[in-house]
Amino acid sequence: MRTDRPDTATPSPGRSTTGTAVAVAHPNVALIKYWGKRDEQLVLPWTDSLSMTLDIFPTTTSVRLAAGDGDDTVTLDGAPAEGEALRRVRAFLALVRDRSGIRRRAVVESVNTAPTGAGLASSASGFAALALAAATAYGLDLDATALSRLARRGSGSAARSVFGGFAVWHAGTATGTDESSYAEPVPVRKELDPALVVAVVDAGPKAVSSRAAMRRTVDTSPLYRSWAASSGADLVDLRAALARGDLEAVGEIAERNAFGMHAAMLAARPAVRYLSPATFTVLDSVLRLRREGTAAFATMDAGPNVKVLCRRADAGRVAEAVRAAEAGAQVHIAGPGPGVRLLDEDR
Ligand code: 2P0
Repeated sequence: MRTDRPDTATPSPGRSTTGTAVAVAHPNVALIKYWGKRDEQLVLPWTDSLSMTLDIFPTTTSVRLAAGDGDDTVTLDGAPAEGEALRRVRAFLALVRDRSGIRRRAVVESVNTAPTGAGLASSASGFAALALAAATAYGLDLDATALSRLARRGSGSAARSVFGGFAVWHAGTATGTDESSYAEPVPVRKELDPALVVAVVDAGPKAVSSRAAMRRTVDTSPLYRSWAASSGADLVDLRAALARGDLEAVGEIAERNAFGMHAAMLAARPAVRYLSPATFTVLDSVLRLRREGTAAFATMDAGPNVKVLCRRADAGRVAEAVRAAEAGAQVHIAGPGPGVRLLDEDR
C-alpha cells in the first residue's frame, strides 16, 4: 500500500475545510512489540511491530476550529488536559496546522472508554482518532498510509490503530525521512478466528511512562539489542503463522516476543518493572490452560495487565479461568476491531 502522495499536501483545490470532525478509533495490542525509538522527534522506531486492533474500548475525539490563533483547548474525559498530555496534543495540532496552512486554534474533546494509563494503549486509539479528526477539520486530504504516518507522530502505536484487524508498522529505512515508517494491514487466514482476553489487574496510572521507559531501556539495557534482533525474526515467523491461520504458532511467537521485551526492560538501569504479582498469577493460569489442552498465550505491555490470545470459541473458558485465578481482575473479551473512521452525523 505504498503511495507517493506527500503528507504535506495542502487542501485539494475546491475542497473546503469542514471546520469540525468527529472520529472513533480502537486500541491495538502488539503481538510483536514496539519498544524503542531511533528518532524521538519523528517517532521512528528501531524495529517493526505487528498488532491486532481490538473491538472494545474505543476513543471518540472531536476537533472543532475556533476563531483566532491562540492556544488550543483540550478536554480529556470531561476534564481540561494538562501537563504532558496537553503538550503532546498541542504539538500534534501544530503539525497539522503546518501542513494545512490554516492557523486557527482548535477545540478538542476526547472520551476514552479504557482505563487510561494502564498499558491498554489509550494513546494508540487517542492519537489515531485525533489524527483523523484533526486532518479532516483542517482540510488535509490524506490516504490511509499518510494518515498512519501522521498518527505515528502523536504516538508510535497509533500508526497501527488506523487499521482494523492486524497491522504491521514498518520501522522504515535507516536513512529515510518519516516517509518510510507507516503501518499497513496484514492478511490473516480466516480460520485463525482469534480473541484476546484482556485481564485488567490494575487500572491505575503507571509509575513510568512508556516513552521514558523505552528510552531508558534503549540507553541502558544490555539485552535491548538482542531483543531487537530476535524481534525481526519473530516478525517473519508471525506473518507466516498468521497467513496459515496457525493460532498456536501465533501465540508462541507473541508470548516469547513479549517476555523478551520485558526481560530487556528488567535489565535496564534502573530496572523498568511493569509486571506485578497479579500478572504472574494470571500467567500461571494461562500455563495451566495450556497444560489442559486449551491454546492460550499471554502478552503484556507497559503495565501489569495481561492479554491472553486464544481461539474465539475458547474465550469464555479462558476468561473464567483468569477470573478464578485472580479474583481482583476485570476481564474483557475482545475480537479483531475496525480501523479509525469518521462519525458522519457530526460533520
Ligand atoms: C506496543 N507499547 O507495541 C508497545 C509495547 C507498549 C509496550 O506502543 O512514545 O504509547 O507515544 O510512541 O505508542 C506504548 O508506547 O509510545 C507501546 P510513544 P506508545 O504496543
